[in-house]
Amino acid sequence: MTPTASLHDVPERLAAELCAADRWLVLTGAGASADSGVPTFREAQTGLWARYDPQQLATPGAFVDDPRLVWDWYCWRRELIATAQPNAGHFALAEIAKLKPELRLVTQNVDGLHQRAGSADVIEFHGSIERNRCFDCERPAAGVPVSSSGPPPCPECGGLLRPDVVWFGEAIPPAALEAAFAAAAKAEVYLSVGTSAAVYPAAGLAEVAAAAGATIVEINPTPTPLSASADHVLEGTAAAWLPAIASTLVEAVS
Ligand code: BV8
Ligand code: ZN
Repeated sequence: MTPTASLHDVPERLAAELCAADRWLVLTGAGASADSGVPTFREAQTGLWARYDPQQLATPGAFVDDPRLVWDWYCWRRELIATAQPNAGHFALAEIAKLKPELRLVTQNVDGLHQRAGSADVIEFHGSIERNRCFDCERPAAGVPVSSSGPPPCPECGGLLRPDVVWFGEAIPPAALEAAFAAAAKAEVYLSVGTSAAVYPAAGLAEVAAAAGATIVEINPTPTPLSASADHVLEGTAAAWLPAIASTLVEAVS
């Protein structure tokens, strides 16, 4: 008697394509961390931050206008991330990468949870909240005691420190941009996980991968602008579907 299909059985045609493909490009967004309790950009900010729009706060202009407000928003997010743990989706991606050594993982998230789950080679497309740099001289500012009231001064030039993330209107770090688009241009599978596919240039990776003939797969509980053109849409959470994909690959090689 065949075991009853679970809610998250990878469809057969997709399973075959995933097993056959070596070059995967995986793009994760805030939804990949949602199961770790880290709020996504789309959810209303909780509590103190309910009245602010992240797309307004994550900008150089907001920092210039009110450095303390923006700095304290990141302090709030840092504290939240410090108590978060990687979820089953993060761990499954680290497992999949062991079976698919040519896999490239590009994340829009700044929370470092992929690395904490064991993913070694993560392309941080939008930087990292775990690092600071100087808003003025751009130097990294490692080990500076991060106060909770307003940005500390840069030890080099006295300017204001800021989180080492990419704000709206800022360029993607060139090395990350180049590596991500190079991987997309030769991808056989493009897996979009937990992203609203609305922010560019990250969202443009899918178009490059599709033009290269990649199978486009989306994991998301709700439709996005990518859903209509995707070859496969796995409706549901990253924490459910990524382990299902990992076990499909493991079964195929065992
Ligand atoms: C650039 C880091 C040019 C910071 C982020 C006008 C002026 C200036 C620029 C623009 C403009 N108009 C358009 C642009 C371009 C702009 C852009 O795309 N804007 C959008 C809004 C239209 N892009 C930029 O500005 C980029 N830079 O263009 O520079 C340039 C070039 C050269 C020189 C100078 C300049 C930079 C964009 C990067 C912004 N930084 N983050 C921080 O974290 O604080 S963006 C941030 O939001 C995320 O990183 C992500 O990229 C983006 C969207 O968030 P998502 O990750 O997708 O999450 P979201 O909340 O949106 O959705 C969550 C999804 O998960 C949902 O679909 C949900 O259904 C799903 N989900 C929920 N639960 C689960 C789940 N999925 C799975 N499992 C679950 N459990
Ligand atoms: Zn400085």
